[in-house]
Amino acid sequence: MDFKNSDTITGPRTEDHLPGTAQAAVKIVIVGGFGVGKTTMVGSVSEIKPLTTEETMTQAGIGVDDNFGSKSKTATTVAMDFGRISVTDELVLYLFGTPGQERFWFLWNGLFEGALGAVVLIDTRRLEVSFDVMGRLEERGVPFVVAVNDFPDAPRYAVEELRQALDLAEEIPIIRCDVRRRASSRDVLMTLMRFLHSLTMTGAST
Ligand SMILES: Nc1nc2c(ncn2[C@@H]2O[C@H](COP(=O)(O)OP(=O)(O)O)[C@@H](O)[C@H]2O)c(=O)[nH]1
Ligand SMILES: [Mg+2]
Repeated sequence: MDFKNSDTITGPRTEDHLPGTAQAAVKIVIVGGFGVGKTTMVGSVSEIKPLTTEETMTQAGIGVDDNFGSKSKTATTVAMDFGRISVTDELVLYLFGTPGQERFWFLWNGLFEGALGAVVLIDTRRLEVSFDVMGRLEERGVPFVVAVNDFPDAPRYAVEELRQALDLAEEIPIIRCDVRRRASSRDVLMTLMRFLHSLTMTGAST
């Protein structure tokens, strides 16, 4: 994986065993277009060594996959990423990063099953990819937050501009992040958990 020099991505992963105090485990999916940072996010935040199915892009994929803005990307996730994070002593999140390529979307049904919520990662250079992803979540009634992975050369928009561009309801949280940093990825997940909690308090369905 990239970012070998990053101190945040190589932090200690001591908690290989589920803490004995854990009482609830919930499934969270991380979705978004190809190259937006899903694998990086699961990798930076997971307490266990993330399981990932990276496969070097084959000749067949070249020119087929939308590779804009990800020219240096040489591996892509064909199945999914899997990681785990304990947010409190009692609550454990299981993270599933979805494959970002349409060719693999047939895998999505299973991935969404039983998911409590989702993080939609976006790259402001390619907002249009997010529409389809968010549409699918809405169809399935999976609540989500939007996390903008700030790539250095991506245009910066105010949160309200993004909300308009993405046609997102007022209550859906939109936050900026740098998925290479564990703390930042964790913040995104905490935002999702607070949002999910607020939904149960108000009794809203999505
Ligand atoms: N500059 C920068 N690069 C990133 C960031 N997040 C991911 N990358 C790089 O972008 C590429 C795509 O990330 P990856 O996690 O594989 O995307 P995925 O297809 O959504 O799983 C990889 O080469 C990452 O190292 C970021 O926040 N900033
Ligand atoms: Mg990936």
